[in-house]
Amino acid sequence: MKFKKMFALMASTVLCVGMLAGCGGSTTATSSAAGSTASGSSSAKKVIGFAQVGAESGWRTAETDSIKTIPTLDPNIDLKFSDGQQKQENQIKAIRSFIAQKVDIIALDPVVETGWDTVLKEAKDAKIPVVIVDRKVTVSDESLYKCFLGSDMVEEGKKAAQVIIDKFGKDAQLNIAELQGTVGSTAMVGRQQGFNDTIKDCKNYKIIKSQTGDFTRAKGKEVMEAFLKSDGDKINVLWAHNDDMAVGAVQAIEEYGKKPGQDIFIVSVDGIKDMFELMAAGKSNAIIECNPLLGPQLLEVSKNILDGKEVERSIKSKESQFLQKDAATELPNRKY
Ligand code: GZL
Repeated sequence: MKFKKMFALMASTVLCVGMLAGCGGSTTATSSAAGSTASGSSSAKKVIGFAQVGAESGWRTAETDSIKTIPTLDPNIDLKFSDGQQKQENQIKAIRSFIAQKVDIIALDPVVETGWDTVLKEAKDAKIPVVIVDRKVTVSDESLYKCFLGSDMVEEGKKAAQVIIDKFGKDAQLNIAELQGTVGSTAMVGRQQGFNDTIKDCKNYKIIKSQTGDFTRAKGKEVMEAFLKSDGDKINVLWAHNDDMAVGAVQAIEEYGKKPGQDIFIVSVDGIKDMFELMAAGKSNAIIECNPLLGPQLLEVSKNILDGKEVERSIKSKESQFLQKDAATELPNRKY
């Protein structure tokens, strides 16, 4: 009988490891724990399974670094981390792996807004609470997650448009090039909606080019090169849904022979150090901050959920905005 039990335990352990390995993306256990049981965590500790979008931008890396501090902030909490490499199927596999490991909480930063109902229902059936982080989901049953923690992307788009209106006035004649974020993400959808709603009364503002750069520097540069090739002499403003695409676009503008921040007014979102350095050098004009340092807030809301406390349905992160005149002063304060 004893042999049978040992064999069963070994088999279930091998099965868990196999599922973890097969979940696409890359999964690591980040914890201060020495040993851990077959369920993926030591008996005394609680475990958060975090399914991350990917590693596509400076903002994303800063968010990952912040969330990975959780086991240090609270030694009673282990973290299992999965990098989805910007693919929804990898994130879904990671969530299933977390369910199989019987984690105590699942945190999901969803690469896109829809397609989560089935796997979140599996988490609900397994009685594992879910926290949505950073980007939002649209699901048919709101009970599939406990709360949302992150920024108001629509507000960020509004702020970006308002900076342009404050600079040029509502009646100016402006040709705008837009570098969109990942298509279908609420970061892209929200920012675009907020921006477009804010400029709708500016009759002479025209978005003459708009294409996704998928939130990366390389794609942002590539798409900006194409914009410049077709309409370089018409573009007055670049509106980039994140700093990394704007960093790539600045390179493209300089290689095209124009002065970023002077010939083309640039506004972007996030607040990474590299963008502040470009703005301090006069190569960009405004940054709308989107705070990636969500680790402490995720820890707090997870502990409240595990303690059976009521949590707010939506917890907004704190953020600001900066103009070129603010860059040099703010740069030393940037943590990412
Ligand atoms: C926004 C976040 C976005 C950032 C990008 O909250 O989801 O994704 O703005 C990142 O840098 O890729």
